[in-house]
Amino acid sequence: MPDFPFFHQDDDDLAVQNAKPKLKKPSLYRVILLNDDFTPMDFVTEVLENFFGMSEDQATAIMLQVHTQGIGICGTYSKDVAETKVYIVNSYSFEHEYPLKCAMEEI
Ligand code: TYC
Repeated sequence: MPDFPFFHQDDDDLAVQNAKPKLKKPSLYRVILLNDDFTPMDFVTEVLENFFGMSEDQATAIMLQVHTQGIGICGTYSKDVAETKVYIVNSYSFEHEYPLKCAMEEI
């Protein structure tokens, strides 16, 4: 390329900016259980054991926490897993004609 004034090749004027990372960590979700006046305590304990892998002692402690405080945490999961747990618990409760409600919230 001819070294002619019109063909300047130095990049002194070039503005360079660091690229922002495009990927962000996937969010985590808390799966929570809500109290009601009708679902039997042993049904709630069974749900916590069967769908959240809790021991009988753990499940009883969480069930009693929900019963006395109105809300309790079943676990923390990725979005897909949390959605599946909520769906399974609510469907199972509905099939058994109990009003037990499970929900999720982004952390
Ligand atoms: N409050 C219910 C009762 O007295 C028991 C219960 C506990 C219901 C936890 C829902 O998420 C719950 N039978």
